[in-house]
Amino acid sequence: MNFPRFLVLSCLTGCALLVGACAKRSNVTGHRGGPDRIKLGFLVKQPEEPWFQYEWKGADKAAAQYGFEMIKIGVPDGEKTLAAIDSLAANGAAGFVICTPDVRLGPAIVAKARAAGLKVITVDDRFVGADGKFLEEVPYLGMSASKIGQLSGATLAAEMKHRGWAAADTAACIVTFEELDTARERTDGIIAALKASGFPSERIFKAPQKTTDIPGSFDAANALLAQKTGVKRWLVAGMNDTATLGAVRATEGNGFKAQDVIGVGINGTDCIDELRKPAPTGFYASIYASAPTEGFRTAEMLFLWVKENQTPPLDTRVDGRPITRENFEQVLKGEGIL
Ligand code: FCA
Repeated sequence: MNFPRFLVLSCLTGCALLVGACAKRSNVTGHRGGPDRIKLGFLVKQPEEPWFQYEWKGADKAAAQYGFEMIKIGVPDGEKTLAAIDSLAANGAAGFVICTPDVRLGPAIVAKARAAGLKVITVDDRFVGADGKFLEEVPYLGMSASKIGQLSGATLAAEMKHRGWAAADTAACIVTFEELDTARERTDGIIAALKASGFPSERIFKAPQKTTDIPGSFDAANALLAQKTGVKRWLVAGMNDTATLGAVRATEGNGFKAQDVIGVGINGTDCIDELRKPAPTGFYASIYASAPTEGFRTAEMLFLWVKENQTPPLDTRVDGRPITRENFEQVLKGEGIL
């Protein structure tokens, strides 16, 4: 997808330069890829996660619609983030959207962007200052984290009721990553909804993940499962699909059958292969929040800020809705994902 687009752009740039040279160095302004075309960056912490790939897809759509150039860069750590900002500045970009690899880098990112005259919008993970408070002056768009977490918890409770499980045989494994606010708000929401459904709080266990990938959640859940012997059935959830997938794999490794596990993820983008498996697994549902919409809207906001000086709203939230094996094809087709 990126490669042909890159080829087209390179070709257009090459043609523009050739035309310019033939016209005795006449100005190439106005050509696609010419010097006056607005360039914007879109930096994400985990480019390997489908969530972020779909966010980029949405941003590409905004670029095509408004005619700006989108420079997409994966920034897995602080060093790469600061280097990416330098590279954007050197390439004449006017600003960037970022999901930072570490929210505490916020003040350094803002300082570097300001020094280079770049505008910044944050997506998904909100910058935090040295005092632990959000940098509220930086425009942010992200999930309605508590609400989406509550929806995940309510989905677990409803399916448990549907299967007729007794609470005395069941426990909940909630994979947490509490150093990230959006993650903590989601898992707190899951736990609150489980308790509100009447699920006993002493049977809800947190499994803190060290890294936000499948091995990280697998290890966290495995450690919990090893401690909690005597549980017959598990409810499993976390801050995103990856967290739940790792924990579901851990239940399988510990001998639990698919029908004895209810796993609910969040994102709805990273569980497509799982929901497509011919036989159901313990991964029952996800709360879909539109990554393409988040990418499109943040890129659009940044473009309008740069081009027309329209200041973006400081805090925009996106809601979610449950998807299961029954409806995911239909929902994701409607979203342009499938
Ligand atoms: C965080 C998570 C992503 C996604 C996003 C909305 O950045 O790491 O998987 O859930 O929030």
